[in-house]
Amino acid sequence: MPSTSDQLFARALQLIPGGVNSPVRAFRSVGGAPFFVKSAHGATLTTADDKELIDFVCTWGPAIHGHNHPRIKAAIAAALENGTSFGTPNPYEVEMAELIVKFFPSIQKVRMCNSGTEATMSAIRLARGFTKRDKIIKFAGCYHGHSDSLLIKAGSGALTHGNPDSAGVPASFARETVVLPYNDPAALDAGFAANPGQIACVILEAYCGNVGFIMPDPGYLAHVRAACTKHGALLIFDEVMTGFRIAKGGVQEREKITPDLTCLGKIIGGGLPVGAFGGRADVMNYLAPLGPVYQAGTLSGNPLAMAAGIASLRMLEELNPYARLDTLGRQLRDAVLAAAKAKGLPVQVPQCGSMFSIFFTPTPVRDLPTAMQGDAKVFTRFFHGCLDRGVYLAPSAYEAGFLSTAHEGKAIDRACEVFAEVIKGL
Ligand code: KE4
Repeated sequence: MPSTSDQLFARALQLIPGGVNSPVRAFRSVGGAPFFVKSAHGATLTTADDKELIDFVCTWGPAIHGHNHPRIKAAIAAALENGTSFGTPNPYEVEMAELIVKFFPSIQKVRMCNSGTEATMSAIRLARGFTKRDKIIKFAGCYHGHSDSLLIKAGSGALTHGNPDSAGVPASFARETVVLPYNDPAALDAGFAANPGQIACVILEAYCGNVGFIMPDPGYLAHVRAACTKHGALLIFDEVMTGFRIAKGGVQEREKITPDLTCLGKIIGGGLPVGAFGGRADVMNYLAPLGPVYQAGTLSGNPLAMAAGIASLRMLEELNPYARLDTLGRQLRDAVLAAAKAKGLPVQVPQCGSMFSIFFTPTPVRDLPTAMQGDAKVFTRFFHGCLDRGVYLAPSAYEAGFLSTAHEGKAIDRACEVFAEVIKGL
């Protein structure tokens, strides 16, 4: 008799901290026990309890073509015929690098790694090595993975579990990270003025996806770009989540801003472990084996992950699904807004293409403080109401929602019905 989610969770709790391998999966902020998934296809997850869920997490971003897409499966199977890992350069890495450089004109050279955390951690080390400066600027609520220098006022699971400043990060490390409010040009100018000649880089999620979904005010990104240039700091766009999702060339294509370095992940691995960072060749050439900044990885450029990512990117190139994904996002947004209006319930539904989030607040959400004004109790009731009806949203108010091309038709229509039904009953 196959194990149920409850039976699996009971076993997991004995051996894995919190019963999960990543904190946000634990449902701690929404309550209840997490379900276990045994398979996923298209827009649907099938749980260990044989319950089918329409999935708006999309494994936190990678599944832009839906889960278990036949073309990605076939690409992995073909690569698998030749082995799983060589620890040497392989042809897939070159094709992946050529695709990334083609989609992102700001990226002249790129290095593959195995997670978004590795990508951002390596990018800030490279910026420090290149500029010979130690301090970095990040923004409250932005999440860039769990490396020490970046787990300061971080979003995502850190914020969800109320520890944006993780224990275990030495104060000496934290002192090198200047945290500023997002969407506040004056605060950025003041941050640079207070640390003259000391800022190696500014790293930001140009569109934030780890404090809910928040977009920059008009002109903000241009201000950040100009300030970095003025003060000799490198501008790093963390596009681990938005790269290939907001547009083929990410936020930087849509906003026409050129960062000095870009971090990527998620979609470029087609669901397998991956990360990448790249940008100006003069900066990237500081990386070993050419330069003095060390960075490495046993499975970096792994043939299976590269094959899966190449298939995913090739489909984006052929299908160019961004207008379709934005139509789906607008359908979802409009359904939630209409239901909330009929109910007299204040709600914000920021959305761009296939990224969105739902904040139960009358105040437009533009930074961490306004995101935290969302009514967490209402969000929890909404989350469970949807889950009970077969729709799975991220189990935290501080995450973005994701759509895939597989949501078109039945899945999005059913989900919009559920959103309306649940909001009516709140
Ligand atoms: P990973 O190390 O989890 O591959 O990537 C870290 C990362 C870096 N930058 C951005 C903008 C990210 O969104 C992420 C990871 N995103 C979270 C979702 N909010 C991953 C989910 C999780 O932590 O379980």
